[in-house]
Amino acid sequence: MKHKLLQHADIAPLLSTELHSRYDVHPLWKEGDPAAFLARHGGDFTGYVTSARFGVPEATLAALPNLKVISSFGVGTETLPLASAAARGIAVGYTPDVLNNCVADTAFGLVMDVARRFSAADRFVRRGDWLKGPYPLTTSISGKRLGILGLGRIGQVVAKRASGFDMEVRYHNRRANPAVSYIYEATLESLAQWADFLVVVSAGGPETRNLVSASVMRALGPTGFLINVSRGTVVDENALIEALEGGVIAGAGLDVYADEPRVPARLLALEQVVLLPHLASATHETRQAMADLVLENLDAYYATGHACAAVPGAV
Ligand code: 8YV
Repeated sequence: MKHKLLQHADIAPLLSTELHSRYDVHPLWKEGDPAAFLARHGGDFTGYVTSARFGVPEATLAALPNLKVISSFGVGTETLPLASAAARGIAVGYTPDVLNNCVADTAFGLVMDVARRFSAADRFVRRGDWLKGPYPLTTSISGKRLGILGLGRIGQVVAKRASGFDMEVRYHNRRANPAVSYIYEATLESLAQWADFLVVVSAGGPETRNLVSASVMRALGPTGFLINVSRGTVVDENALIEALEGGVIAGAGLDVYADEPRVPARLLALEQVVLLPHLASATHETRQAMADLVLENLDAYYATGHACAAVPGAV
């Protein structure tokens, strides 16, 4: 008999076929009244499939008395009910590492785009403005200073990309990482003060909320650029908009926002901002690898009692 799983949302078409062939999967998102469904059938399910975007609401977890494993599509864990799951001995798997390259590539693409203004230049050509005169000069990136907020697995790949452009790299984390040779800046302000490009790759959640504040942007200064590929919550979005509008910083490259998929109109109006629709991990290759790991975590749990890529601290 197949194990019964509840699926939170239509996460990735890549995942669907295999998931359905191996498990008895029920699509919760198709229920008109999910709470009523959970009240009647919550006890039937031992597994839950979700994504970093949707997580598992505490109320849903409470309505699943026999849940044993959560498998999440994504590396972010701030939407997962980790404490409640640990208290109940529920295993939690996620998809770290397989997306490092694509997220770092996106961060680096944004570094290039904000400085060299490729997206804005593309609009310039399409508008026919080239016929009226040359495009204004932009900022070079080779040899510049790149500060990384969150030198974790993805941050280290960003640093590697930067070395190919002869950039100097420094970082700020909660603690210095003795395993790396990059210079550690003890405060985010001092990192921003030093950097030409401040790249945010830290985790989301309450501990990092609004870490990139108005004063960090003042430290980054009028020739500095902010790049964010982690979570919109890490940057004080209103302070960022004010900093951009007032020329406090030179520009920003964003893949993530405070209230996705809604992007504030004031950001849309700014030419010095590159706006991406949270696409950092969204390549065929990486999304396939993430889907595979979601399945591997489930298979490993049902075979051994442990997810193969378990969230640190989870069962
Ligand atoms: C995905 C992400 O967009 O891994 C993450 O935490 O934010 C992205 O890779 C997300 O998992 C899809 O919900």
